[in-house]
Amino acid sequence: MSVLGLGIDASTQSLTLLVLDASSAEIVARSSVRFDDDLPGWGTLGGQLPNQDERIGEAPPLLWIEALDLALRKLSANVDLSLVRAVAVAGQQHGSVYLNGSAERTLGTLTPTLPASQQLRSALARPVAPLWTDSRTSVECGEIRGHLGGATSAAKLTGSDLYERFTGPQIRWFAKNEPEAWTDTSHVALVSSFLTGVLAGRLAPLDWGDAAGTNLMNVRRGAWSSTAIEATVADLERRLPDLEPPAHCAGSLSPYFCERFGLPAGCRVGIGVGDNPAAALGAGLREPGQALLSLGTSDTVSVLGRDLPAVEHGHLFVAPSGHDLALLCFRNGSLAREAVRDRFGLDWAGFDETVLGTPPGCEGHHLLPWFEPEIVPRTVGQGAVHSPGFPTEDAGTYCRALLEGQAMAIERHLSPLGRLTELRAVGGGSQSRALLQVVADVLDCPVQPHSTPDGAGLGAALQALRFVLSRDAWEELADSATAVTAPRINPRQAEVYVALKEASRRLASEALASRSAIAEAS
Ligand code: XUL
Repeated sequence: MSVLGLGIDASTQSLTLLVLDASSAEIVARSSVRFDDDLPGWGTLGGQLPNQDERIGEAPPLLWIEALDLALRKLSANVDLSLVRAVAVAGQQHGSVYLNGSAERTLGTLTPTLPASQQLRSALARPVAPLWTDSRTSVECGEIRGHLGGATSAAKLTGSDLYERFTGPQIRWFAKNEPEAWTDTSHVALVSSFLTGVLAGRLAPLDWGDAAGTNLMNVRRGAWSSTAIEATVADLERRLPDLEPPAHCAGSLSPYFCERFGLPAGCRVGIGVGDNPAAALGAGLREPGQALLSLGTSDTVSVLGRDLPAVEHGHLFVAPSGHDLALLCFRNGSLAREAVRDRFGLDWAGFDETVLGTPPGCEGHHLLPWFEPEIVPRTVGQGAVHSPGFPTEDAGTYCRALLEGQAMAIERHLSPLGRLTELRAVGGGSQSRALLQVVADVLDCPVQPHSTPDGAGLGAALQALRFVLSRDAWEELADSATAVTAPRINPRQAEVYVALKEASRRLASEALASRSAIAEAS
């Protein structure tokens, strides 16, 4: 009889369910609910409530519960849900849900005859959840950072400098601006632990990986940091979830889901994880030195390792495997590639051809691809920075120097994390052979294209099945479910880049020094 695992990817715009068959290692069913289109009554745009203040990014948490009901209903038409032995959630990171004192009881007594979204309304202390897209908390970040002794010591303690979207600054904003609702709050869940709690019928613990996105956890100890908590809001600790390692089982499935959708009693509920750590698992990252390169609108790199240092401008999370997971997000990803492609009137095939027809290293010309203000490193100004004498009208040099500049920025910022053994590439940019070859050469590391459009969902399904399979059986399943067939791209020109990387490093420090001087003067 098949053993099925259900992975739930609760992302910003949609909620997707994947069913993974443990014996065939295949995804046997999928259903997805797009919030704007499938549940228009909530009035979301891109999964968020429209707001005139563009710093605000919020969504109603009950929308996700209604989406879960709908997605399970759709899924039950395609697969026998009674064979699902375990379920786990991958949640968009940082978002927070504020529950009142009645939540524990309500979660434990959901009646299957009414939608859970209706029954949970009275359990919310705040009708909206601020999301990772929210940036209203710059003042709070400054206040907490000040208490923690600056960016470097905050990052050493919590895994990241203070960021607007992180949960701690968001909680501080809420406690300051909506004190009555804050007083009514008895539990702050994250997206992953909120949905896990609904599935398990109790307030669920939070895994170390997602907790590392709060600026509240001592990332070395896997425990809430009293220093960070005091710097954020007094009397916060009693409202925070218990912390558990990612290998923790959160319980068994609430009778609500068994009776409503035919899921079996005793189905295990794995602890929820953040979507980035889940995507790393879904792409097959399980050994230190492996990294995931997600080439999308922005380029994100996640590196698995042991005792990784806090990275400047980046974040230290915890992977489902228990390893450290460093994450860096470069804003000028395909945004910059598209700008340059359009500037020379090329399509993607032409862009690749132009790059591959230009000698590696561009005869020493190079650029810093800061077309939009960058996140890594945080740049204050705008526009690309060219090395002296850069031939800006030459398409071949420009297109290749862009990819080399992007790859050199990745190499520069990853270098404190030690040597990479393998990069797995996903996202639109992983279709570009030229880009992957440049990355392999500059980082001197093999690059493996990996076609997992549902990486976080697959990671969640694997996270679920670790609670029903033996360790060996689970490892075998994880290998097969994340195996790749595309040819690996090996470095060919690594030596060309040794001197160029040094030159690019110098250009970046000069540009950053002069830009911060400009910012201070203005
Ligand atoms: C990571 C982050 C985003 C969200 C997206 O720090 O903010 O990647 O996790 O869902």
